[in-house]
Amino acid sequence: MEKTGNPIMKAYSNEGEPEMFRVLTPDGEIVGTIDGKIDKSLMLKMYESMLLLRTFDRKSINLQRQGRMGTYAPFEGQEASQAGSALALSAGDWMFPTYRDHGAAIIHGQELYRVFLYWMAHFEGSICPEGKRILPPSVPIATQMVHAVGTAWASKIKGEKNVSIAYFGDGATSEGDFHEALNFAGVYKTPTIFFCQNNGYAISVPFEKQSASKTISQRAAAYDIHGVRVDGNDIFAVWLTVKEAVERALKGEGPTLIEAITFRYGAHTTADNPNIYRDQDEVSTFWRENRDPITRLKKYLNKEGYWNEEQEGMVLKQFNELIDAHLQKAEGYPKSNPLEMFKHVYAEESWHLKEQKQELNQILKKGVKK
Ligand SMILES: Cc1ncc(C[n+]2csc(CCOP(=O)(O)OP(=O)(O)O)c2C)c(N)n1
Repeated sequence: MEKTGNPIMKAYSNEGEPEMFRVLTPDGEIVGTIDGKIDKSLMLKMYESMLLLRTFDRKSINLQRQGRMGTYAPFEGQEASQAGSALALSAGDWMFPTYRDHGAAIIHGQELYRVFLYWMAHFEGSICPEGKRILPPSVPIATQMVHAVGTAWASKIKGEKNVSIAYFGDGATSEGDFHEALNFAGVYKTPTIFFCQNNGYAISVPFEKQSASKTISQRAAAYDIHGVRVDGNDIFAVWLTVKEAVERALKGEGPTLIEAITFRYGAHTTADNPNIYRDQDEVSTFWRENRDPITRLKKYLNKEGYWNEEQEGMVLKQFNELIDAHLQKAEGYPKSNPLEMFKHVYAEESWHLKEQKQELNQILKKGVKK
């Protein structure tokens, strides 16, 4: 396959490209206003959240490589989008993540061991955690967007003061569910936040080959809803954008479509080889070295004297211990039984699932070739 280069790099060039809301430059300089809305303690929370997520993500890839976890979808590079958006929510807000958004889910209160369980193929990894409004990760692309409109509409009818946020990628915007969700949300002015992480690729398909729209946020106009394009590697800008979307929704002003420009450094999943469709120099030089979300905030915090290497070392040690404790808990679960997957589809087992279950049972009895 011919490498197309990195279409999303154009978003960062200032030559005639559509505008993007940014507060913190890749050099760690404040160029926009944060209006006193982001104080030092929130900045440190943002930084530590991103560090936790990156540590968790890297550990997960290693676990998959060691055969201790199944296929895994990494999100390294997208930490500012995920942590920044989740930190702008309240505990009562509904979250609808995809398979790549466990970072956002963790920041919204999902426990680490449950995320491990999900990737270890335990059904317990797909249960909504008690008292928290975090739905299981959606693997069918864009379906969760419609669900997020449903819960938001219900909240509105009940007079509850909370929003629903749907996470999705650029690829999801070519699905019918994207249109249906935005259309319905626009008509009924539901308190829904459509949070798109435009990381430039739907597996191997670059955004410019997928859509003739220059941006995703411009599509908001078609539904007469609010649309914003934001630098998804600038956690200040992401947080401010989502916060404003929450405020608009709670005031009854309806949904917002947010396009966060970001990049995944790694593979689509651990079963994919991105070297085939992406230029790795661009990944490492353009993104990792020069536009990393964590380095960018660290530069700012260092300049302000809010953060130093000693603190970083201590926090990383705590995070590693925390992650290891959750891993131990997850690995302590009995091995998952593949036959259990049939239990959780319908309240009553349908005839075709019964047949499939019997077939699988026979295969399992014969033994699976390793
Ligand atoms: C309805 C549906 N069609 C196709 C797929 C196969 N598929 C899995 S991931 C993916 C690409 C999604 O890309 P994007 O929405 O940009 O999200 P990203 O993976 O970049 O986070 C596709 C097509 C699927 N899971 N569901």
